[in-house]
Amino acid sequence: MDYSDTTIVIPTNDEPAVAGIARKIAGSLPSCRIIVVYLGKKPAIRAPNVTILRQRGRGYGSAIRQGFAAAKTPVVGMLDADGTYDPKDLRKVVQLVRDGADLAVGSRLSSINSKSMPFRIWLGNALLTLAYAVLYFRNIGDSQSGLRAMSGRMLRSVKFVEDGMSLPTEMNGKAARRGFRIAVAPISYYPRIGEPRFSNKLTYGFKLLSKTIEFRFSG
Ligand SMILES: Nc1nc2c(ncn2[C@@H]2O[C@H](COP(=O)(O)OP(=O)(O)OP(=O)(O)O)[C@@H](O)[C@H]2O)c(=O)[nH]1
Ligand SMILES: [Mg+2]
Repeated sequence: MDYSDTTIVIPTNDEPAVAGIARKIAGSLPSCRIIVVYLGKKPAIRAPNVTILRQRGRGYGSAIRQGFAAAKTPVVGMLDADGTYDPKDLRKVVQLVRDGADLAVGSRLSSINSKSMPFRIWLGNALLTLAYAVLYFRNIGDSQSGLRAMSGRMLRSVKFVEDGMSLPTEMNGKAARRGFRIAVAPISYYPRIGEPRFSNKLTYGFKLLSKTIEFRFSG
């Protein structure tokens, strides 16, 4: 299968696994384009069709938005650089967009594996996804998943502004409110490679819940 219709954006804040992940993406999605947006030290990556951009702003959301702005293909995907996602799973969400979805989300929540996602984090993610379902009457599978694909049509017509970890929440909200098609595919989730960067996930959970509510009524 040829993936020249697809660009994958990878945000990385000095992740040791990023080069290996870019190579695996190139192997799993032949002919796709890859855009790496980095903070910290410039990563050395040897893979075909890779563009490496130094991040201009700060934060996960700002890195992904910078990558989106540079992507010109009809399908645009995203994946973290810490080894928690399987690059092969990108094929599932890309296929959903090719089949007509505007936002395809890889869901990590259908199985529970305490090694990759402790139960309290699973529960927090499940509750945020439930809150989304109640507020938007839509199933998004796993509202905080970092493995997703979008149609270029949606990306070019919606303005995203979030700089931090709330960008996926903004995507979920704006996609639903503007009537775009949302689809979900089950995916795997693995323990992260490299040290975690931030730990206060409870505070973050409440912030993400308030953003889920905010985007339901504004933006
Ligand atoms: N360029 C860039 N990348 C970032 C930034 N913040 C996070 N990232 C990357 O975004 C991806 C997701 O960040 P993580 O730190 O793994 O966030 P998380 O998955 O919620 O946290 P963990 O459970 O600790 O893995 C990783 O590839 C990070 O390196 C940032 O400010 N700039
Ligand atoms: Mg991570």
